[in-house]
Amino acid sequence: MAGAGGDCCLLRLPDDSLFLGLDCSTQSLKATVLDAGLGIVATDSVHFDSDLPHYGTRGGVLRDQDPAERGRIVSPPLMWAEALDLLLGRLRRRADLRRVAAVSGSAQQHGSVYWAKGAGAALATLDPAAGEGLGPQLAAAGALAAPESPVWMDSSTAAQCREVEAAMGGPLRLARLTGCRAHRRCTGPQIRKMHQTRPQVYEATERVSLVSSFMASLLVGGYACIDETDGAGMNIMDIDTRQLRQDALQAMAPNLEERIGKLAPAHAVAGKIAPYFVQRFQFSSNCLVIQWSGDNPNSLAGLTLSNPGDLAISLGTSDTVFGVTDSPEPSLEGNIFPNPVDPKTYMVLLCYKNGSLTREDLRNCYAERSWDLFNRLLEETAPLNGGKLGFYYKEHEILPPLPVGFHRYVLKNFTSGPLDEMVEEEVDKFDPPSEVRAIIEGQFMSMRGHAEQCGLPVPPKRIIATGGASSNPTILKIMASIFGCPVYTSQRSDSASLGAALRAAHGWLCKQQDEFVPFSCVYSGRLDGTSLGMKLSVPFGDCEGDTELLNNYTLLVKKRLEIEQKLIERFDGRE
Ligand code: XUL
Repeated sequence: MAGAGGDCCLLRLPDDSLFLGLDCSTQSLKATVLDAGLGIVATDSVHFDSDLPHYGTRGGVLRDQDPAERGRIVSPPLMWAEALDLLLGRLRRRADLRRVAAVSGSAQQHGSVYWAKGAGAALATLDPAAGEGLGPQLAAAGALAAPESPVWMDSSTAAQCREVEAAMGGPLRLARLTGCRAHRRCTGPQIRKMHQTRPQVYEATERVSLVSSFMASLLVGGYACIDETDGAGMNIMDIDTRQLRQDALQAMAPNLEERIGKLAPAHAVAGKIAPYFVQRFQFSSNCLVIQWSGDNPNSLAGLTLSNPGDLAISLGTSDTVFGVTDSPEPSLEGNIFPNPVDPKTYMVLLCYKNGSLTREDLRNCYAERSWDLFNRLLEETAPLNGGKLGFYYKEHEILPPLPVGFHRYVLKNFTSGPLDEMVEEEVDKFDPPSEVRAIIEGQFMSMRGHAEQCGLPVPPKRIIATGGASSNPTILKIMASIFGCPVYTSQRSDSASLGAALRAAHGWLCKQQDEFVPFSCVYSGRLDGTSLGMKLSVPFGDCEGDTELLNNYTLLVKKRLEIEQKLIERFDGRE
């Protein structure tokens, strides 16, 4: 037996087994298949906009143009279902799916799917022999009460967030009880909005899934539980006991508990894979489906993040910053989630809505749509940008809560004077190279300032950078200078589906042992030379001037947070 502290070396994954990890993110569905030695056997992906154009999404989402519902951003769940068929169809040509011992998954957090009455039965009778796949079969069965799911980018729930926070004794109390205040993307306020604005949908709903448990439900052919980690992004779970809170459920909508069902630990078995997948894609009928969880928690698993002082920064559609802690201190800014691979610890997460799409927007405006030119402009401009600070919100931002808009300032006396002598002057624009530097420096300074405020260790011992922009060394160099530590990159760009594949192996081991086993049992002794290896991309402290530059950034970060506070007061709650 290998309980916590037991001997992992005795545990082995069967030699011929494979472990499949899927990641249903905002823009695509990806897969990573690992063998028992944690080598990558196959990867593949389906891109929603280009592979499934009939859903009409852009960046994987649909935006509501109705001014009465400003900020509404949704995705069609049937698109995710259809993507699963398409992806598995492609994957079976690259990997022998009969050998898959367990599958698990990752999904964008907070999105809610509304299953219609009778959908549970429809899931159990999906027909593998029918010419049509999952999407059309679910549509024909009327399995969804709402054809569109609000996703994490949705910011249309300002009123519901205020009501929920008031009912729960204020934002800080709600954060202490459930791990975060009522952020607009949190699922509880989203469900409340559905109940208030589309009562016929809420009434017709038999079950509410998160995107993660929706995908797991397809795989097991019945309603899968919401896992405790992703469940913490809903404002209805007690962050200490990991049970649903009656007061929070009541603050959201009537008869919600029966629609949510039970929660399960992330390492638990959701069920065996449904006959649909056995017959259609030749999975073994013994293949286990391990609970799906959120993409950030899965990335944490994929990066094998476990040491205090390790900070992960994921540069994707959303930019996120996260680390592990055993003493979480819920605040108004971040989110606390249970650690998906260690029931004793938690993860702290900061989430930004203006990530890669906003960087791309600035690149298109100021660098002729070219990353090469963007990098050249970054290199042409000096660190600290001559005291120019930019705040770029193409989307309604979460951190800080500010509406769409760009704000630019030039600081006087920014290197010489003390903080209170640095006076900011608002300007309309910068020259193109300064715009490009201002967005990159601004994003990292904001991350550093808010990470510090949330109690994440700054400077970190090291940063592990992931996501699309982590392949850009010029951007990573700026990250290292602002945070004051070396930056590593993961050998695999898709840490979320890799994390899901590792969690599949972990869940399988836990099931074999009939008790929780430490996650390190899956990978111990294998961090080098496998998919889990890290590469030092930017060292820190080797160059003369590194420390002086860091000190200057420290001042600039403080100034930036001050200006941010003024902006929050100026735009107080405006859409
Ligand atoms: C985290 C969050 C985003 C999504 C992106 O709280 O909302 O990072 O998970 O997929």
